[in-house]
Amino acid sequence: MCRVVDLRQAVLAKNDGAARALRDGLAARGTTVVNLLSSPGSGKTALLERELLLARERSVPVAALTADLATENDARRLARSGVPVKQVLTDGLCHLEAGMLARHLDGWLPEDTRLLFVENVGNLVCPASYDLGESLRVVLASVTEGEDKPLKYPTAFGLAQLVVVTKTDIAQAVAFDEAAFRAHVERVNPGVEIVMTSAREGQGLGLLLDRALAAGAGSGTHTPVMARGQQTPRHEAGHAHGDGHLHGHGNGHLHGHEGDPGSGHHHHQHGAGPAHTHGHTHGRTPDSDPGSGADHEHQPAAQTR
Ligand SMILES: Nc1nc2c(ncn2[C@@H]2O[C@H](COP(=O)(O)OP(=O)(O)OP(=O)(O)O)[C@@H](O)[C@H]2O)c(=O)[nH]1
Ligand SMILES: [Mg+2]
Repeated sequence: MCRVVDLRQAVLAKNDGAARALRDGLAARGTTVVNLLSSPGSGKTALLERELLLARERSVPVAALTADLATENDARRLARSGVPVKQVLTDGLCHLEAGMLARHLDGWLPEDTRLLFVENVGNLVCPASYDLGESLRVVLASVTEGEDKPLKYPTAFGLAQLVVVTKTDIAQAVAFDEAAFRAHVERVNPGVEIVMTSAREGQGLGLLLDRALAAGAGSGTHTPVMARGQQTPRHEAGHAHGDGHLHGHGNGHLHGHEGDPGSGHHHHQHGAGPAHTHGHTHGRTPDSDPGSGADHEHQPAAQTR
């Protein structure tokens, strides 16, 4: 088991190194990465479609890369906005990794890109552990998913710097309890901003773009209390062990298991209330080297920049 934990830790440490290099390299040329995570169908592409159009209207140079196991549907939808869009097919891998992203950006990402939106593979488990060199990590949750999801997926929600609720136009029909959702987010990620949006009706439109620009300017980005699995805990109460375990001390307990049968990952995490994390990560061999993955570019109908 220890060997397996070590291996997973090594993969994540390698990813963190690649993510740091990517973040530094992109920052040097003025590009900010926004990493969008959610379960399948939460509305990542729908919201992005609107935000990309808005960016184009405001003459903000943006680009989008979207990752899926199969189909180029999302890239086709996003390309309608007229901004540069690329589809990455992950060939069975349930998340993007930093090195993989760097390879896909190489030679494609326009030099003057100010914001790069990355739509991660739709799931709340494995993408949560992989830093993509982003300056803003966004987790989306639609009103139809249930208010308890922040508690069930504490890593995804705990590490987000912005929480976006989607499909508010149908909130009433599904009796979405906003107060309960907010309380659950607050438990795993105290202080993180939660915004309400509807890609269909336009509520909250522009917020994602504004927060992304602010993150690029280095202002107002929330720092989650929870530490990323293999990184030095951000919170002073936590301390990291070489065995891949994170421990912290505080009040209240929360236990969660996250597994993704498709990925070969088993992620076991114990987290605690706001002031505190106590996390263990166990895993089988991570599905790392993702290979190159297929790579498709979608040229906008009209080049805007
Ligand atoms: N009512 C309503 N439906 C929405 C909204 N946004 C998205 N949808 C619908 O939700 C479904 C999924 O939306 P997508 O944008 O494809 O979701 P996604 O998160 O990109 O999905 P994956 O890429 O497969 O993970 C589609 O049928 C959308 O039309 C919204 O604001 N309101
Ligand atoms: Mg999508």
